[in-house]
Amino acid sequence: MVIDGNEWLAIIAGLALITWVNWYFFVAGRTPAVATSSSGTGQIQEQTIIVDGGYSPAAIRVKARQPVRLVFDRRDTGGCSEEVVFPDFGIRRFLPTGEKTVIEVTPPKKGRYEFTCGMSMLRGAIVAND
Ligand SMILES: [Cu+2]
Repeated sequence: MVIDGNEWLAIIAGLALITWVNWYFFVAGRTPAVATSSSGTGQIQEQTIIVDGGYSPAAIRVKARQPVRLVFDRRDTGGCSEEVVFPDFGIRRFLPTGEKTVIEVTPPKKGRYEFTCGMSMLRGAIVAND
């Protein structure tokens, strides 16, 4: 049996997808990042999120009722990640590749606030605690 170019392409694409799915579910999002915060009340908690075929870190622990500054550092050029949406805050923003886009939100209470790409395929969340 002879494997031609197209078949090799399909095999390689399949392996790449499997690798990515494993990484996404078993590595990403397992360790929530804690946003750094200056001491004292009312200080801004800041976290940089790398956007490269997903959000890294995908979960950000913050304190509720205090402003959170998320710096989206987009590295990939896929159409999927070009927009980020925060449904709970009514925010939808374009993320230019190679740029850092700052989004500030204040979680009103303890809870989980998801953010996704424009098509809800890539997912991340702010996890706010008291
Ligand atoms: Cu998408």
